[in-house]
Amino acid sequence: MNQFHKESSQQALGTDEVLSGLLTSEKSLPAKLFYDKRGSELFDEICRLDEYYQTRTELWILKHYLPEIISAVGSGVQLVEYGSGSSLKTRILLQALGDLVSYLPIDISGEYLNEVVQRLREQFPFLNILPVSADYTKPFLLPNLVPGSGIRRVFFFPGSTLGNLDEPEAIGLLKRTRRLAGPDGGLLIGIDLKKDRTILEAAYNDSRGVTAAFNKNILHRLNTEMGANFSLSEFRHHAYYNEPCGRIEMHLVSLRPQTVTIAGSDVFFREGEMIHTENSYKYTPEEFEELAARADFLSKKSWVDPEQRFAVYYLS
Ligand code: AVJ
Repeated sequence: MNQFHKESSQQALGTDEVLSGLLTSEKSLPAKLFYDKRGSELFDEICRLDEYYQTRTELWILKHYLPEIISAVGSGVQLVEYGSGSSLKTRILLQALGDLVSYLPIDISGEYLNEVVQRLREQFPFLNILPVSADYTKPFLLPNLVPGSGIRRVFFFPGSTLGNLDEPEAIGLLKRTRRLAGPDGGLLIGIDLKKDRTILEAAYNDSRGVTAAFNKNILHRLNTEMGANFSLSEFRHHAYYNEPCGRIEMHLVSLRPQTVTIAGSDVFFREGEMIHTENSYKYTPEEFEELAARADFLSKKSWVDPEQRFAVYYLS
């Protein structure tokens, strides 16, 4: 436990944020609400699905180009990861980065983070692991780097999670990251590339319904943590590729007219009315490089799989 670790497992559930999203004509909920312990586990299950090509493709890129990636990241590094989850992809880096100074996994689910860190400490007994339970889309503190220590801070942001943010938010996060990384730091980031919509849509409409359960887990959380009375069977999962906007959208569709009470407020749903729960932007390499440039990041190197489904960038 350290000073940057917040105790409450419910810190992500701001009543104001939830109600302001639902008491408008275009209903929405923030995608970060997916990730309580159960949601994090469902996401791990998504990552193992045949249809969800992202995880295995990014893992392939990391393994296949590991020597180049390691040499781009460099030595004497403090590795900071946004949305570390199960730290599955990070293990590859932790094994290969021999002289790593420390690893700071940041995750919104404190409970899940603690479990994962316990296992990581067994696997990497000599690694200094400093978990940070925080919402990295909001300003947060990191321990100061000792000036003159020669330690470089490199951020790891895999999974194309940047795509969950709208452009201004994405640029804001990239800019904050650049500031925290300092002049000799960097950012290793995974980006899902634009591709045929049938491949994209299958990845968010898996045949086993895991993504649907992941989406509905938000309602379950509102019930247990905010005293809401959503009936999960009265909503259906809906995901599609909004091509003009270049993003997958996930929604929950109300199957009939209904009124739900959330933290003492009544929210009415028409039949077919939707709650927008997630955007997942897809980029062409040019689009992403332009976005990075607008946050004053320089694209040093990138690696792509043979089918050009996914890209890993090292920015500095
Ligand atoms: C967290 C960004 C990797 O948008 O693909 C998976 C989350 N949502 N299935 C994504 C997610 C539905 C995911 N990332």
